Amino acid sequence: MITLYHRPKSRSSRFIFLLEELEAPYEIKIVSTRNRDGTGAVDLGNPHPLGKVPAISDDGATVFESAAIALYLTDRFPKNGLGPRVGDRERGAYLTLLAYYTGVLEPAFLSKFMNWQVPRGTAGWVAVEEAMPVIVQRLSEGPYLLGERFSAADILYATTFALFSQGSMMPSSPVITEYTKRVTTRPAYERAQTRDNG
Ligand SMILES: N[C@@H](CCC(=O)N[C@@H](CS)C(=O)NCC(=O)O)C(=O)O
Repeated sequence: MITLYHRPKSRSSRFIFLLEELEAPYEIKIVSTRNRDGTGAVDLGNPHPLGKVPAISDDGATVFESAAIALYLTDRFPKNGLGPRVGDRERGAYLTLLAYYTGVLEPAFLSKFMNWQVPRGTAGWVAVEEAMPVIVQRLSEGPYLLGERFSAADILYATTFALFSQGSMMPSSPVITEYTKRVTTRPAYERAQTRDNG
């Protein structure tokens, strides 16, 4: 049984979506976290060492950081094929997409949000305007990031795009709009939304 340490409407929400897609046995433990405005407190029942969400535990093993959780869960529950396994020719692309999400795309969005100039050649990431075309290019070749195959990487990317699509954070692109709709109209997303809303 997987325990998801969760705060509603946060980065942990997408793991309800993933767990639903995987048809994995899981329970949700709602925890408090610190908030941007200085309110809120770290929950002592949350095993994340920084007091953040998401974190999961599985039979005593704790996993945190979104990309690691996605990889852990798709390896652990392979039945529905949401993560190419070791030896699969798509495994490299899958790992690259998970790492690109946390190492490049999220910092790129944060830099834009904070109005930071990304120091090219120093930072390990690039500006959103440079990071996004890599993804748009992939999605021009197929309905999902791995072409015909839907994977946990799509859950990370599309839920993020859904969040930012209303504002000026992302260069507008019909490819991204269609993709986001494709992923967020899946039945597992609807079920996850219901659970997230309590
Ligand atoms: N790199 C982490 C980020 C986790 C994160 O920052 N989560 C936010 C919620 S969306 C949080 O817990 N914030 C509370 C805090 O920073 O103490 C991941 O992707 O899992």
